[in-house]
Amino acid sequence: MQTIDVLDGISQEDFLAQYVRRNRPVVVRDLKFDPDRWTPSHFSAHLGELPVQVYDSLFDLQDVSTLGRYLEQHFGVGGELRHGVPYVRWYNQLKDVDHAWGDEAFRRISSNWQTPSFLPDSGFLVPDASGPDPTRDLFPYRGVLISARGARTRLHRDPFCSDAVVSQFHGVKELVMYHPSRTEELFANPEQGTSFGGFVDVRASALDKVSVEPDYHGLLHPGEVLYVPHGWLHDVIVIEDSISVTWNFVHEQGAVDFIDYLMDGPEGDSEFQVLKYLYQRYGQNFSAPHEIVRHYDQRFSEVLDAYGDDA
Ligand SMILES: O=C(O)CCC(=O)C(=O)O
Ligand SMILES: [Fe+2]
Repeated sequence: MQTIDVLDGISQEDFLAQYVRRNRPVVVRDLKFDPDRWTPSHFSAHLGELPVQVYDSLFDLQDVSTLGRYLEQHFGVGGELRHGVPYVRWYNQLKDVDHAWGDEAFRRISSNWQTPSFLPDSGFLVPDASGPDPTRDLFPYRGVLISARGARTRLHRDPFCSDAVVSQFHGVKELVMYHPSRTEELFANPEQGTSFGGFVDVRASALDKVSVEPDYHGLLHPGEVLYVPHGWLHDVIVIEDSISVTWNFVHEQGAVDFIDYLMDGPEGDSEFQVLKYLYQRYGQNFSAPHEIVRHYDQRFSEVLDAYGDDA
């Protein structure tokens, strides 16, 4: 088991070449934010009355509460890590339904942080825009993650072969990661190959130990940004009451598997609906996956030509 690379900084070009194209995880200390505006008490005062979605240790919705009530009930509890601590995942709108979405929260905090400078500012396939900015714009699964000590995100991989970042603003998380080649080994039941469910719980016996040796282990502290390449399985547990922001994306330099996903006929994957909704919000009305592939055909073959075999 290795510790994830932690860098003090990296250029966009090097990040793309060394991590996105190679599908390798990394942590970069590159978050610009005002720590005083990312405390539980600041959130309680400025966002406390807003409704939030409260989840269990995966992505099953448990309850709708307010942020203030969640913080009051679950933050500030010390001692041993406890099982079953609920988790607030406050996503921007992902579907065409009314819900306790995080869009208003994102508007209120938008001037309290900046997009990490190592992340690419162009070349995205998802979202389908030039220079999308996660402080202001919709990304798939862009969410404010608010989670008390002991809360966790069980082993899963992210949807539709997208990459993710987790930016840490307050508190500490511990994480383990498994290379995509280990997916079969980690299926709890080989019949259930969905994005989220169906993987073994690597912390089933003790929250502070993992039962399957990971490829990488790491901690995420305030100011640090974790890059989760697509296909990697990850399990995250909160060590100190935590506030993070996450979002997913597909960049042209890491898009081969995304195109394969589209070519494989993902209509039956519920996550494909989230992808379609996001395209719609960016003005593209695709009715079938092959239309998305066609939309990128020209651009993608140019990218493949430019990077040769290792693209
Ligand atoms: O920080 C966490 O709890 C993990 C977040 C994550 O992996 C996700 O939202 O997909
Ligand atoms: Fe994830």
